[in-house]
Amino acid sequence: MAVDSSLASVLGVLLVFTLLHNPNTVVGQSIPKVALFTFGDSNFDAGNKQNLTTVNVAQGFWPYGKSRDNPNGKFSDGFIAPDFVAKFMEIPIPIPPVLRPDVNISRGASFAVADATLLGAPVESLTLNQQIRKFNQLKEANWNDDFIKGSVFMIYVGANDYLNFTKNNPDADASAQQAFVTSVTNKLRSDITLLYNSGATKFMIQTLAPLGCLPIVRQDYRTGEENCYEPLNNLAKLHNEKIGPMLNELAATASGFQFTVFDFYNVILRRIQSKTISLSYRFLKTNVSCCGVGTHDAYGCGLPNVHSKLCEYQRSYLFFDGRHNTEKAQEMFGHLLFGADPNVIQPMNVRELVMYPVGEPMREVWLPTTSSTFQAKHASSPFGRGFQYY
Ligand SMILES: *[C@@H]1O[C@H](CO)[C@@H](O)[C@H](O)[C@H]1NC(C)=O
Ligand SMILES: *[C@@H]1O[C@H](CO)[C@@H](O)[C@H](O)[C@H]1NC(C)=O
Ligand SMILES: *[C@@H]1O[C@H](CO)[C@@H](O)[C@H](O)[C@H]1NC(C)=O
Ligand SMILES: CC(=O)N[C@H]1CO[C@H](CO)[C@@H](O)[C@@H]1O
Repeated sequence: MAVDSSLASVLGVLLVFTLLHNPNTVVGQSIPKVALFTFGDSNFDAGNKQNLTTVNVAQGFWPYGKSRDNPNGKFSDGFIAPDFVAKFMEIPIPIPPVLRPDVNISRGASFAVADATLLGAPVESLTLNQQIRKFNQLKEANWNDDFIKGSVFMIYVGANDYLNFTKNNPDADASAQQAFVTSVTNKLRSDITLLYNSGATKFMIQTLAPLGCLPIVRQDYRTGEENCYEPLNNLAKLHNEKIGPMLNELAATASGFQFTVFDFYNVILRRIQSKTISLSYRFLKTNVSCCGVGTHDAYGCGLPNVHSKLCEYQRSYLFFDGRHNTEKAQEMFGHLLFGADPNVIQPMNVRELVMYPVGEPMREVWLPTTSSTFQAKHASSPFGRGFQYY
């Protein structure tokens, strides 16, 4: 009896020990009170562009924010993906645009600005590098080092570099494309390193969407009914291929560097391509915008001099305007970022990234996936249907 009970308590201690030391376990653990910082372009802009320009921006006007009765400078009919991630992180106040006066940035901020690029000098915007410098200016007065180390840094940038490149170099050959991708991704690498040297250790990097399938791109390049503009998809693919290996290398060399990669490219592409499955994603329209004018209703949403169309039911559209997603889609992205499996975000999801002990080396690396490995994995997936189609 005495032996039994001491054995039981030893097992109990072992169990507790195991739970505490498995960072992927949430049993009995609460989400640390940390911050969420976002960097990049319009997809993560919480209203900074509005503050950076003297002209009235479309996203400050109806029908932007329509589903929330509040056009607030976000490029959506309501919330954007980081808003949902912040909510899942139990952050009690909305993530504010850092450039707006008098905002409370104690639990994070959006440094992202529409039109942001990695290279060049974007007009009335900030490059990623300038956004990080802004973070550094504010750091000392607002957040201590441990708090920054535990916080999540989400980055989505590069689309504007490739859209600009393609516009200016419509006939670029493969080697010119590859050279440009190399300079863009090298800049991304040096900017991430700058952010790491500023104290950040937990990074979520989102791959670029299939840029050639954005409604505004299909419309501008007149791709016809079903097609995407492949040169831009190829640039996005070349860019995306470099992200994972680059971050693996940083994690192997920079102490305490932790990351994950959200496969946004395939998240969007699956919703666009799967004609029948698209019903299970609940989007009926994936090739045209909800708001705008033109062959794909993709131009001019919110502009005062444009009589743009507005769809009746935003939630059945993947895209709200020519290049930004509806709130319904953003909510899905938020769920995928926070809780999806490695087919969508790897080596871990944002919940696991938040819970992962600060300073500890990562146990898993990012692995290349192809559409064939994706399908093969799923053919033998032990999970139910809900897990099979992200
Ligand atoms: C900012 O928000 C935090 C978190 O909700 C709160 O504790 C703090 O009092 C706020 N600061 C100001 C100045 O309102
Ligand atoms: C766009 O491309 C042009 C021509 O290559 C370049 O001069 C300019 O800096 C680019 N703009 C941005 C914001 O990258
Ligand atoms: C969008 O896709 C649908 C269904 O495949 C097709 O019927 C329609 O013509 C497409 N619209 C445009 C503008 O490409
Ligand atoms: C147009 C606008 O709102 N500008 C503001 C942007 O933010 C700076 C600094 O926070 C303010 O000084 C501007 O008035």
